[in-house]
Amino acid sequence: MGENDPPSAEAPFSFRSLFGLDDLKISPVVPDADEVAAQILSLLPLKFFPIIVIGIIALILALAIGLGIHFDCSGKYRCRSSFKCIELTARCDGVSDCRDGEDEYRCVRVSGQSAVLQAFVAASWRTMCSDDWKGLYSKVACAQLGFPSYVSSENLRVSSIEEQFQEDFVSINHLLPDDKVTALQHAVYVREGCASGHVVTVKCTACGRRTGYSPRIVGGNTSTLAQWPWQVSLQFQGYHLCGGSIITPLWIVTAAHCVYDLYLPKSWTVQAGLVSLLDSPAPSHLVEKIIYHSKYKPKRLGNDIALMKLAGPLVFSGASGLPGGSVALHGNWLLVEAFL
Ligand SMILES: [Ca+2]
Repeated sequence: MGENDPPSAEAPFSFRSLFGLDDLKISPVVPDADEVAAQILSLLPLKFFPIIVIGIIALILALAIGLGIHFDCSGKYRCRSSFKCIELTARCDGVSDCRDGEDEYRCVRVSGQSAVLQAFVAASWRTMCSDDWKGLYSKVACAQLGFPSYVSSENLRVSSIEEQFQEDFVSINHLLPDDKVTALQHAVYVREGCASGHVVTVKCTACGRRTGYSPRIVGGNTSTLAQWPWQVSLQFQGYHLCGGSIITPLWIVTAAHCVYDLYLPKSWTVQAGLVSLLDSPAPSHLVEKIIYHSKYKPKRLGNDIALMKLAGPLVFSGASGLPGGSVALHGNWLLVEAFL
């Protein structure tokens, strides 16, 4: 989704529009069906009918199988910007195989409760051994994850991490000069186990360490006042409708379902720095632009994420403790890194 592209509502699917038939005019004169059938029968001897029927069925089967092979990406990586499937070994191999090189993004991640560092190498995610590891490499990892900062790195015993991260490993290639280590997936080699018996964990931001691990927040806990300073109130025509999180002084992230039916930037304001809606109103910030995910699905709430760009930057008072997210345009992709 381009930053400057206005979001568009989903148009109802129509085979007529798909094939450009919207403007096709159908003659109101309908020939008699029996007459047409009689003409066709007179042209074709009956003995060819079974052959024709079998031929049509074979053609349909061939098309179905062909389409199935084309669209089935099982065991492969699907380029999200197209229907193209590439081998998993082509992912993160240093060669752009998808449009915009999307297969070369997101090649490192942190996983599990302890934020174990992993790299996508040789067709699978592999846990980073601490063998020959240096703090410098942690900075590279955080930069690849989109964080401008690096806080700390720790070593954990392999036996102390989740089982699914104990199967495939990589180690840093200690023969590489430090200045050549700019992308971890290209600076490691595959290992069956860690010689040191330890793996690397990385912490890229000073806040947001989870005290409990859960893939989803259900219920949540009561926070102390001002504990989450990046939380803002999104107000439509003066009424609070949704919460949002500050990514940068100009960008707020929220849910697409909050703005999908209310795509009117001038009707929204953002209030930051208040802890109760009953407080005297904090200064309102005008909204310049709203962008929701181009593949947001209103019925199922798929891709339920949106961005608001403020008309002017927020001014933080004192140490805001913000995690330091970023919004950047990469080709046709809007890359958002944020802690929510
Ligand atoms: Ca590639």
